[in-house]
Amino acid sequence: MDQAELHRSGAAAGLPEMEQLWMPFTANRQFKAAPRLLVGAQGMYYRAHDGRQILDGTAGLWCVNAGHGRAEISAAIARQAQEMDYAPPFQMGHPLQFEAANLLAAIAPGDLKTVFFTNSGSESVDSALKIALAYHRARGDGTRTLFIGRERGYHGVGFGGISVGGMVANRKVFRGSLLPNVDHLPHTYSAQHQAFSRGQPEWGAHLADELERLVALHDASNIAAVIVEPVAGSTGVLVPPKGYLQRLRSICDKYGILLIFDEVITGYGRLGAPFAAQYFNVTPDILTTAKAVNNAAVPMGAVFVRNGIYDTVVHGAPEGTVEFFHGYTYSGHPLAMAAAVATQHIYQRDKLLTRVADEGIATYWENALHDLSDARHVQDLRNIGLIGGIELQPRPGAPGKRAYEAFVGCYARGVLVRYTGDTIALSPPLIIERGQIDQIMSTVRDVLRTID
Ligand code: PXG
Repeated sequence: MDQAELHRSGAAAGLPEMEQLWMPFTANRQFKAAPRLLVGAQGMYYRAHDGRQILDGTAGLWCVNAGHGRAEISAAIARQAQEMDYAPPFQMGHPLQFEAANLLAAIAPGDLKTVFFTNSGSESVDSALKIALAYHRARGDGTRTLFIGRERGYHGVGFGGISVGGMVANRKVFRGSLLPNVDHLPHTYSAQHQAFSRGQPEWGAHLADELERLVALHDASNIAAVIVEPVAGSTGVLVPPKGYLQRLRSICDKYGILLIFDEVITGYGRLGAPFAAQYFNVTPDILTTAKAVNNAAVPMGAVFVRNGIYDTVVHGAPEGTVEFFHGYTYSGHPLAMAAAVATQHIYQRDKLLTRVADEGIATYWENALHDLSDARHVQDLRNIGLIGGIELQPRPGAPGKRAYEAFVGCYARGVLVRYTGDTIALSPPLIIERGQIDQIMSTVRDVLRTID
């Protein structure tokens, strides 16, 4: 079918004209030839344009943690839009910003009680990197400018984020323009030592010692921060080995290096604690979030910072001057703040930030996922909290194809999953019931049986 015919058949099916939109992180031509459009959402389900109910196995994109269509959130946004649509965030404020920051500080780990608002995970990461540089400089330690990320890390798509990130596809085209002062730790995955681990693998804590090697190479006096996802999501659900994060923390402490946890997907209850920092009992110096901070109802991110970092930067500047030259037109946007306040009230009232631990959901999830060990094509299963990774054997000569076909097959059978490389990634809303977990897993099993 040529493009013109495609458009005619699309129009006949009530689909919009699609050529004008350049879709992000999408195989545009493939998508437009066989579109998947979502038009409604309630609770655990999307409604597709053809009227089918689709069970949401991904909480949108790791972000709708309280489930879809929360009336309190939409009402709060509508109220705020009528009351005051927008307020400038520089040298001006509005009460909801402070209310939202207070609610977030109340669930933050340790003394990370100061919050900086952004509009996305990528912006949170860029903000965190800049805060690290500003902090060291304010301390008179301005030679500390090197960042250490990790292979297979994902930290969004800003130039800062792709520089410290470790996904080759996101970097190769932009290779010549990445930040100059960056090095990387090795990733923590080993199929040989970890395949089919339940929760945290036993093997791999020693990989944190690679930080010692990088310190010896670059000298601590040049290193600003280490940034890692506590659980790497986008590159296929890589769960940290037991003891690994603790070891990173202690090496950072030894050398005065800041530790940044990128909790854009692990934040807000995904593991059964408010943040992965509390789940793993490791407190970073800076913690980046976005997505579920306001149930993804309005674009928003939040960076949590240790009080001492805020104090150092703010008191390091002369009184009456701007202390930190950074911020966004939409930092603390009133609609995002209204959604955040309403979302945090729901999380508290429904005890959602600890639900998957408290109600045994994570254990049920683990067992249901690992029941797939004899399903066709499966070469590894990984889980933690309410996250699951199903790694498939790649089809010879066609990496990624099998997982793509599994994704399409699941969607056809009414379940939304994500795939990255040859791994199916699962991260449903935290309100999921046991029967819905069964439905996701049995759909995946059935679909894997049907593909080559
Ligand atoms: N850090 C982490 C750890 C993320 O997972 C970002 C930063 C960037 O957030 P924004 O809001 O700028 O997109 C993310 C985003 C996937 C997938 O399929 C995950 C993300 C984005 C797109 C796809 O796993 N996470």
